[in-house]
Amino acid sequence: MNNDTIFALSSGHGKSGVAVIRISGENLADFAERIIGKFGITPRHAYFVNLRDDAGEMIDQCIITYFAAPQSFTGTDVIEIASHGAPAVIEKIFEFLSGHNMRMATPGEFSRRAFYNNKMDLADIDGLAALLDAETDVQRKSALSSMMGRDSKIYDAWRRDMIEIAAYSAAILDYDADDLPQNIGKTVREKIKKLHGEIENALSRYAAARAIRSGFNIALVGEPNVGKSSLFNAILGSNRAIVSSIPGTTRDVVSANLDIDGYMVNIADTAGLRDSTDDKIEQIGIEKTKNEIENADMVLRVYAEQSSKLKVQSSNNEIIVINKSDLIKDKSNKNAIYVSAKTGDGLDELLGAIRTQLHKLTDGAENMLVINARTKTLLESARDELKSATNIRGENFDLIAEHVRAAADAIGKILGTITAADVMDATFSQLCLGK
Ligand SMILES: Nc1nc2c(ncn2[C@@H]2O[C@H](COP(=O)(O)OP(=O)(O)OP(=O)(O)O)[C@@H](O)[C@H]2O)c(=O)[nH]1
Ligand SMILES: [Mg+2]
Repeated sequence: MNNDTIFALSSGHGKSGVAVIRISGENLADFAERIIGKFGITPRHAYFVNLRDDAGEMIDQCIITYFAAPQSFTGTDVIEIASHGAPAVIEKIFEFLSGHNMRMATPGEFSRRAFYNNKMDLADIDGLAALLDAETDVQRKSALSSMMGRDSKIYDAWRRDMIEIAAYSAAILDYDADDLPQNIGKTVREKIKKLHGEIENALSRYAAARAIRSGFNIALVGEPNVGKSSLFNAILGSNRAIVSSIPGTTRDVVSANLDIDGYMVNIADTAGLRDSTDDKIEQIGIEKTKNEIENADMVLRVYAEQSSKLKVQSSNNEIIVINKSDLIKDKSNKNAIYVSAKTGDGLDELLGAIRTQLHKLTDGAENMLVINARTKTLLESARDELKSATNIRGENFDLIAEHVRAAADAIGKILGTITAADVMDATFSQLCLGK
């Protein structure tokens, strides 16, 4: 890591009431006193300042706060300048700072310093990245606890257990049986199994965790003309998709985001599914629909009163919807939800069913580890090493120790306790400038 003095805009880009420019470096007290215009400044105290450039010309009225190391976000000295959020002001401050032997930070460079100064581990930084991306309340909560160390605690406990198990396994070979606790071999095996189960369980919630982070995919599918596009528009409350009485109207996938109970939902209207069509474009649309079903976390299978094949049994992540209820007399199918996109009847019930399904899919997942592509690979590798350890029969405790140690290393990489350049780059590059 370098000791350069770096700066960046930490608040959002574009016109805003206030912009926050953050500076990190060594021995910034003198510079802070120079710009605040006062000797003996108090750290973590907000000063109202007429900020002037080196020629004495005023740049802006600002609030300036100085944070003395190590009590700062990065663990280095930090100065935060809160100026007016005009692009011209920000530009002028950047120019002024550049003239003082400072340079623009690279993306994620502030967090990188926080990591090196032991302010955050990599799991916390993954949480921070997720928090900066959060668009809904559930995403916010989940990411916040991850950033505040919930995930690190879990990983850390796993890793300690693994290191202890590996040490015990090695001891079995090195010491006389009389000097060791009774049944130590059995205890070791049981502990490995338990850890394996815990990691497997965390991984099985990956789909839910991913969905919380990037949104749940819901696909509206069914035969042509059953009213999928009409329902899509009714759910969104806006005329997004084309509706017509001609079967095969929708050809491309039309999708939109909405927030249901704090969950980010991506809902997709698809081309009607039918077995035979001569229309080349419709055929491509049908292929796209099949793709959409595969990627969906939840499928709304839509029928209409005149649908040819009505399926009664719904599968796990499927909701059966019978549309055009305004034209139906017999509404006796207990497995289906009757709606009318035309009158709005039953829409509340349908949204209720989607909500219930969302809660079922995510049951407790907001309290689970924030798993991203990086942590997933490492968790899988830890799980596989533990599995290999449980498969070893007999007295091969040296081999068992080796696998458990490898599992501990994988978890260490999640935290950054064990560093690998590629892991680090992947972690910090997900952050934007100024973080
Ligand atoms: N009476 C009645 N008509 C409806 C209802 N929903 C849709 N329709 C009509 O059914 C026809 C087909 O509607 P769409 O929404 O285009 O159907 P779709 O399933 O998207 O059709 P494709 O895109 O061709 O697969 C249109 O004429 C709609 O006005 C409803 O609840 N009641
Ligand atoms: Mg349609």
